[in-house]
Formats: sequence, C-alpha cells, structure tokens
Amino acid sequence: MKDAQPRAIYLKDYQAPDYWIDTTDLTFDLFEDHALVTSVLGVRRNEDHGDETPDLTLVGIDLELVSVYVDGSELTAEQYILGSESLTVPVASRAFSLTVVTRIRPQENTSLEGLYKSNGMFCTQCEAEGFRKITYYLDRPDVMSKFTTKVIADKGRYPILLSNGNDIARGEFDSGRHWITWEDPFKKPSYLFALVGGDLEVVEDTFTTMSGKEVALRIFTESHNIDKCDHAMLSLKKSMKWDEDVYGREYDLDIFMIVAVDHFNMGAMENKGLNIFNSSCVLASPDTATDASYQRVEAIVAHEYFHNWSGNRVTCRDWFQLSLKEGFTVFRDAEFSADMNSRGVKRIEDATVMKTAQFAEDAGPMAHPIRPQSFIEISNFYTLTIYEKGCEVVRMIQTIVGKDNFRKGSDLYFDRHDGEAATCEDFVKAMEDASGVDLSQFRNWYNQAGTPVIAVTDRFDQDSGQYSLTIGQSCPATPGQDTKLPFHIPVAIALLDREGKALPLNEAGATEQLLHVTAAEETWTFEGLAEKPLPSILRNFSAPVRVNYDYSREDLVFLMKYDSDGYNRWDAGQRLATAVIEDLVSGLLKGEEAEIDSRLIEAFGVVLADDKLDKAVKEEMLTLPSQASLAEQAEEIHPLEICESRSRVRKAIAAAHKDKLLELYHALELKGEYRPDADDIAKRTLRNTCLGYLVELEDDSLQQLAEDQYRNASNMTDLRSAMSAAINSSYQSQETINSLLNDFLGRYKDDSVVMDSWFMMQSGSPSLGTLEHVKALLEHESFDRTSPNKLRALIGGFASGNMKQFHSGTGEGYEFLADWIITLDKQNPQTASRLMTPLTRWKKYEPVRRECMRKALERIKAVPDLSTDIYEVVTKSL
Ligand code: 7MF
Ligand code: ZN
Repeated sequence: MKDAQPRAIYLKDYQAPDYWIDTTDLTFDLFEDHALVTSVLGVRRNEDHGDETPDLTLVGIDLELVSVYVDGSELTAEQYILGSESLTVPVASRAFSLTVVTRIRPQENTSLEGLYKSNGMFCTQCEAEGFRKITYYLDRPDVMSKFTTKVIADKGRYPILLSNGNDIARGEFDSGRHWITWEDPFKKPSYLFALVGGDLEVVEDTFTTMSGKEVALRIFTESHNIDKCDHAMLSLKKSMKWDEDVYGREYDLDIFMIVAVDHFNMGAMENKGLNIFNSSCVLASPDTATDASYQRVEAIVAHEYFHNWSGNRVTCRDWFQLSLKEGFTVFRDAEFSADMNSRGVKRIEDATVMKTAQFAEDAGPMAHPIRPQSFIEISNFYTLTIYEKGCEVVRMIQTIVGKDNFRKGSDLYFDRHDGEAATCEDFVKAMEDASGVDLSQFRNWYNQAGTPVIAVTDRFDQDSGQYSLTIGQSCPATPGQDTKLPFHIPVAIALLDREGKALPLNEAGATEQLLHVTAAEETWTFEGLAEKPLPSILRNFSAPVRVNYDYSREDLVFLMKYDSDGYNRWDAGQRLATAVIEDLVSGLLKGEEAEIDSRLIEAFGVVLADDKLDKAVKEEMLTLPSQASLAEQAEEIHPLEICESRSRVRKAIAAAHKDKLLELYHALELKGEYRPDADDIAKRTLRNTCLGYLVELEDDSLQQLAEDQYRNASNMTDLRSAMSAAINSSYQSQETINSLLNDFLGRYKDDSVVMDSWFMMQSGSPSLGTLEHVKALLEHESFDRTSPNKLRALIGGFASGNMKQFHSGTGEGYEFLADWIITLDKQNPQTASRLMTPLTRWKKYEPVRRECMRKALERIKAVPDLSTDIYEVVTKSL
C-alpha cells in the first residue's frame, strides 16, 4: 500500500540522520525465483543529536521481511514495527549491530530499480532510491558506509559475480554453487552500491596511474558482444589520463569494471569501481555504431569515470544537491570531449541542447532551479536543468573566476570534502575562497528557475565617437517563483567594424570583453569609434540566457560571414533561418504561401562555398534549426505549419545549390578503413548532410544516390544516413524503402542496440511513421516492451521525434501515448514518466491540440494508484 497522496519533501526540512551506519556487510543468496539478502549493519548514534537513543527507522520497498536481530538476538514481531515502506526497531545502546534478512524477487522486478534480471543476468540500479528495494536501510546519500558484499549463486549459470571494490575471497559448495566476497575500502552511500551476476565475457587492459600504480580495467558483456568493447576501453584510458592531466585526479582502487546491460532505465551509472552501462552506451564497432554513437560512448565512459571524484569521493549530502555532482561532471565530460574532438562543434551541440530542450523545460510546468527547493519523486529531477544548465552554471563560474582560479577552486573543493557528502554551497564557497572573487549574487543561479532574457540596445554618437550598449535583464515567472532577483550574468562581447574586424576594446588590444551584467539594467560605453559597430553578443554562449537584440537580416548575414566567434557565427545563421521559416509559418496561418527570403538561400551558398571553414562547423551551419527549436521559439505552436515551412526551405536550399551539394558529396567520399576521428567524422557528417538535402529534390538520379550509398556503405554512419535519407524523402519509392528496411532487418535482427535505430528511424519519419505504422511495429518480433531502449525508440521516437504524425491534428497520437503511459506506469514508472514529457508542453500549442493534450493528461490523472513519478508530472502539468 502506498500513501493516498504522495507528499512533497523540502530542502528547508533537511536534517542529519539520527544514526550512522559505519559498516554494511551484505550476503546475497541468488536463486531462480528469489534472492535472500542478509544485511549486517554497524550502527552508531549521531553524536550531534544528543544522548537519548530514539527508535531507528529504516526504509524498504517491496521487501519480504524474514528476520531481524539486534546484537545477535532475534527480535519477535512485537519488538519491531513493520510499516508499508519502513521497519522501525527499538534502540538501547549508542552503538549496535543490526541484522536484517529479507527476501526479494529480482525476476519479477520490472521497474529496473534495485536488484533485477536482464537477459538472464542479475544486475542492480540504486540511484537515487533503489537500494531500499534490496534491503531495509538508511537509503540517503549522507549516510556513508564501508560495504562488504558476499554473492552466492549457481556457478554454471552465474560464473561471474561482481560487486564494488576488490574481490578478497572466493569458494565453492558441493551443490554447484559458488561465492565471491568483495570489499570496498571507501565509504559510500547506498546509491553507489552495485552487484552483477551472470555468464559474461571480459575484455581486459591496464592503466598505470600518475603515481605508478597499475589498475586492472575490465569490461564485461554477453559473449556475442565482446568484440564491440575496444572503443569503450580506449575511451576509459583516455579519460583516466585526462583527469590526471587536467584536474590532477588519480584513480584510487586496484580495479575498475564496466558491465553492459540491455535493460537499463538510463545511460549509465557510476557505482564505485563497478560502473553499469546501458549496452547502447558501451558497444561500438564500425558496422554497428554511427560516428555519433562512437562519440556518445566516449563521452559517457568519461562522465561515469569522472564521477569517481565528482560524485563518489565527494558525494551529495541530499538529493537537492544533485547538480553538485551532475552539473560538475557534465562540465568535466564536456571539456574532455572538446579536447578529444572539435571544441567549436561541441559548444554548438551543447548550446543547441540548452536552447531547444532545456529552455523549453525552464518554460514548462516542471521548471525548477538547478538546486530544487522541493520534489515529490526525485527520479523526475534527473533533468536537462540539473545536468545541462548545471554544467553551464559551473562553466560560468570558470568564466568569472578564470581558468587558473577554477582549478585552484576544484583542488580546494576535493581536498576539503574528500570522503564527505557535500552541498552546492560547499562548491561555490571553495571557488570563492580559492579565487577571492565574490560570488554572492552569482548564487541566485542555484535558487531561481527560468531562463533569463537579456535585452540589448545600443547608441552611437558620431560627433563624440561614443558607442554605448545598454543591457537589461529579466526572468519570466516559473511555478512558485513569480518575481526574481537579478542574476550575475557573464556576457562576452565583441564589436565588429564594417569590414567585419573585431575592434580593440582596451589598451592591450583585446578584441573580446566580458561584461558582468548584475543590475536590472546597465550601460557600458566605448570611446573613440569611427563608425557604428555591430555587436557580437554572448560569444561562445557565455551564459544560458536568451538574447534580444534587433539584428536586421543583413546584420545576421554579415555575422555569418565575419564573426570570429564560431558559436556566434553559427547562431547568426540559426537566427536568420528561424526568422525566414517564421515568415512562412505566419503566411500559412493567413492562408498564404509567403516567399522565402532569398538572403537565407544566398547565405547558405556562401557557407557551402567557403573552403576555409572547418568541415564540422560548416555542417552545423548548413543545418536548419530543428522543428523542436522552432517550436520552442514560437509564441504558439502550429506543428504542421512548422514542419511544412521548414521542409519548404530545405527544398529551396537544395534546388538552389544542387550542383555545389553534389560536388561536395562526391569530393568528400572517404576511402579506406573506418576511423572515428574528428577529421573523418566531419567529412562523413558533412557529406551525409549534403545527401539529406539532395534527396529533397524530385530527381530519380538523386534518389538513386541514397539507395546506392546504402548498398555500398562500409560503415554504420553511411548506412544509416542513407536509410534515413531514403525514408524521409518524399520522392523515394515505397518499394525501395521497404527493400532497404528489410535488408537492414536481415542484417541486424540479432543486434538489439542496432535494432533500436531501426525502430527509431521509422517512428521518427514524417511520411512512414504514421500512428498505424508505429502500432504495427509494436507487434514486431524484435520489439520488447520490457526494454526502455525499445520503448524510447518506438514510442519516444514517435512522440518527441515525429512532430508531423504525433501532432497530426486528430489527437489520436496523444491518446496512444496516454494509453502507453498508463500501462507502463505499472511496469516501469521511471520510463513512463520520461515518455510523458511531450504532453507536459500542452499549454504552448494552438487551441485545438492544446485541448486534446489536456484531455489526455486528465485521463492519466484519473487512473487510481498512480506512481509518484507520474502523479507528480501529471498534477504539476495540469
Ligand atoms: C552523460 O548521471 C551525461 C548524463 C544517473 C543516470 C548518468 O551518471 C549518471 C547517473 C541520467 C541521465 C543522464 C545521465 C545519467 C543518468 C548522463 C550520462 C552520461 N548518476 Br537519469
Ligand atoms: Zn552523472
């Protein structure tokens, strides 16, 4: 039984626990229909809380209690209180041993939190509150304990038994069962606990740390995937080296393990010494993984590895501090990726995620500060705001205090808090103490939700040669926060003269200046200018804000050509394209076919012809703002008009530049072995972008080009790009599309990760991915409704990736999604909750769709016994 109404918990109510758990000794007896868990806890009174010894209440969910012992004596049922999600035991001394035996059923655990089975393998996921599904415990991150774990299981079925730390003993029983004991010397909270048992193969390597210690590296997968682990291993070694070079942080155990699991709610998990990964984030080979997947594997391996310091050695005091580890670790992995690949492109990619998806979250009903003040279900707060905006906040600190001070601050933070559960405030304080820079006003970023807007106006006085920039800031109201205090916003600017040269802004000749915007409005004056300059504002996306400045379309074309800041050059193109597409949308709403502004088409021609432009940046500049980005920026969303208008512009670009696109397409062909390095990736991506434009044209030879590329492809990037080009083209024959899809299926039906993309390409296709087709695919033998990856590919791909069909206008897409959310809520609430995101944006749609979406949400809300996950999202949305 659950509480009738889930309750919110508040940051302001935080209290340290009454008891600490110094040691946690676990024994897992794994069987085919259940598991027995024996937990022996070394409990000690929290001395800060006085002399009395109140009852000790542990949390537990879906557990069958077998027995309880205090200091070795079994308690009778009258001596403890068993609640629906708790166990309370009386306490008579300030330090004692508590033994709890529980029975759990991993085989029946479909939520994929706690201990469960995936393809016959036992595995765990405990962050944030999954450990309570394993045994009764103080399942909160400020309770840090030294764990020892003994795992016992059938040796034939489960030859590999893993947990955190080092294996210190093993043995066998006559029954065919065997056991291994693992000891983790580092204190950790329960959310970092992990256990794996299965029949797995291993790839091994070693890394020698900067102090000369040799660390064993092991990646485990099912045997048929063992040849796809090399890239993850290489990424791991690069990450270990990078953290030593850039942060001075060394690995601390003798062994580091990664296990790939097919059924997993998230990307990966940083359990101490035993990372568990979604298979899709580990496995890569040239014929199964795209360039994007290669880069994703590298970034996620790095992210999880970096958590060993930012998350594990220094963990979070409570879940309100989640961004302390996640924002900082995303910042670390972003810098790592920038160093390994193209820094400029990485910045554009990250800004795109912020501006399309995080800004939308910040403008929606679930908006929250990077340090939320309350939540009902913590799983709902693993958001783009915590991760990506959290990363941007850390980046702004680096921008404000400078790189050297930032490194001093991170050293101070790690030294001060090693082995502790810390807060966001501890992090900011360390940065402040190390740099001497006052961050008081900056702290508003931790408390206030919403995307700030900076309004920029300028004036030039020809007689005095004075140019002044006035910057005002405001932040829209968000749930529970009607008014906001001004933020400290670092705004990097440059001033371009008529030739496009950045003017020197100080005696030293610097052409870029960081403006500290702290007031509601403030003016900066620049002297001695001969002519009115064009401002380049928010260079390198120096703060997660919207910029309002009245750029003319000529200004934007000018910035696209001349701005020395790669991010702003790209952004100018995006602004221009958005404005041009918006013209067409407004036209359609008035029943007119507006003309496409030729300045955009010409500007794209200039980009295409620019041979000096970095290929990866060129590709970004040739990509129109996504439908999602256009929707985010719209006052009121008209989905079909957005799809049609964007598509018209794509066709016009293709028609105008067909020859150049074709020339580039042929010139960029790569021969030889597949290499996922920055140079080759840039060539393939740009070439496939050209192909995407070319198939927009009604021309058989161009449609043939896509088919030929598919048939001759020697790597997954080219294969999938060709398939997508074919599927998304309005002029490709249905026969060819079917033949390619069948061919793909024939080749990859046994590769679960690749099959995700087969489902996703179809569910996201505006022409092929109708609701009917998606429903048919649900019955496909390769679909697996217990797999979050498959659900995300097919249902998520349709609801978030297929604007035209999901928002077709009949409302059937919304009803379909609501049905699935209701079904999945019983099975896997975390996955159900994430799939619901598109419906939560209902208020931004035009009235007819808005009403249909609201009805779908109302129907979900009326279902009895909703999970806390769905309850929170649905009630906050309505
Ligand atoms: C890179 O943060 C960036 C973000 C929680 C699970 C992984 O390490 C994690 C875990 C979620 C959402 C995104 C990410 C993760 C989780 C993630 C992974 C790689 N502590 Br939920
Ligand atoms: Zn993380």
